[in-house]
Amino acid sequence: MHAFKQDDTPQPAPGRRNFLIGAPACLLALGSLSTGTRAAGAEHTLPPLPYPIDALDPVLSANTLGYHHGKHHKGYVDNLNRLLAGTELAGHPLEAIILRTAGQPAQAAVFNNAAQVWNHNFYWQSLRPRGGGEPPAELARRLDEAFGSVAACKKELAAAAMAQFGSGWAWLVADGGRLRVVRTSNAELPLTQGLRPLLTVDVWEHAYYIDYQNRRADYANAVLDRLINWDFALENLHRHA
Ligand code: MN3
Repeated sequence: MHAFKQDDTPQPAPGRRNFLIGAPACLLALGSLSTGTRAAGAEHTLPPLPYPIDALDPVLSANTLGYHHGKHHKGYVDNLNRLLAGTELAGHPLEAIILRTAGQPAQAAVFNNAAQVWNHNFYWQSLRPRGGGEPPAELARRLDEAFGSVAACKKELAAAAMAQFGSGWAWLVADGGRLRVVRTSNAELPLTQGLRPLLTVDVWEHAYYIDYQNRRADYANAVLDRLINWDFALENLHRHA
């Protein structure tokens, strides 16, 4: 139970994971979760998973989601709130904090934790139970134009997941009107490069080590074949059009 714990997030008490079970049905509405996490009290909050904690099993186990969401993701939220307390960035929306701190070495801790909160909010929505399969026709057409086929897009996403040395993310993005696959290191994200994310695959070891150990390719292919949420990608394409 140690190999995957590589980002040194704080470890809350075990009971804290219980609230994940039985997320309200309203949260199942795809795309209804904001990628900003500012609560009324100005602190950033951990959004519940948009599906029950065991809903991605057996591709991703409840154990993986319990650690990944309840400890890693929560750890970034808690770190961010602690770092922002009493600063002039406190109370600002998440994306604004990310864009204000990107590329500034003195703000690296704030950027890393804010970006990881955003990335994980986006990752959970990029997956869904019984996902994968054929994208909606409009997205399939766009993927055909950009990559030649849906299969070629998935192959490029899997290759990006494998090519990322160490921790990071593989993304489908809109670059202006063109769809592309990009990868980022650690907490980096396409927003800071003017690219609009459509979906992402987390390739930090904590995303897959419990279920796949060192087999990152098996994890990436299983996610792309069986969990990826093409509807969410299309919603994002429309949102940013
Ligand atoms: Mn992660």
